[in-house]
Amino acid sequence: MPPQSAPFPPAFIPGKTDALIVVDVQNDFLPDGALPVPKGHTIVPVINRLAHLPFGLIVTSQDWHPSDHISFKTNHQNGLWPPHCVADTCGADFPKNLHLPEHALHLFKGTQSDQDSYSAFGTQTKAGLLLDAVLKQHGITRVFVCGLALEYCVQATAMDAQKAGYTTVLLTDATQGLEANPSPALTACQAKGILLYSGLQLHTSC
Ligand code: VGL
Ligand code: ZN
Repeated sequence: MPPQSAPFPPAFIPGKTDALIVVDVQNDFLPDGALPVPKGHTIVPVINRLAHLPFGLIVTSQDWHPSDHISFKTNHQNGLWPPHCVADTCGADFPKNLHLPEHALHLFKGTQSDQDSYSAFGTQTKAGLLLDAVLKQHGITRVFVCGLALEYCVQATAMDAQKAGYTTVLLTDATQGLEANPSPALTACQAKGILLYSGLQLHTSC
């Protein structure tokens, strides 16, 4: 096994047709942020290591909301969330200690006041290309999903990926949820045929 693939057993070793999807690892979802995910910061070093593996493609999704976004309870009776990830604010930025390669592609969602998407399959590049099209363009057949928050954007992304026909692996050591107990979300994912891989934490100390 080549050394850079050490965290994965043979069946999960990433290669050219595999994408890493890093969902919403943004300051506002870290413990000091506007919509804090407890322990959200703990996945950053795990993702930094993943980003060195030979994935065919690394993509990020970012919540990128206008300040009058429909999901904000300050603006709308039906809004569920405190204002978070307002476009071009520091809350919407990546954490400073997240290190992704230059070639990673960055996609954005919830950019219109009246639209929201938990799933990264609702993201677009700055040029307006949807995630599914980006994956197809790169010949991706399998996706590894990680990020924040497990029960919302990560679960929705994994389920959309599986539905769209990608073999889908949820990296359980590289996600954190709003809830203390991840089991309901993980069980719901497994019920849809999403694979869970949980061997990463063992490999983050070196
Ligand atoms: C998210 C709530 C609102 C997430 C985004 O990234 O999980 N959750 N917007
Ligand atoms: Zn949001």
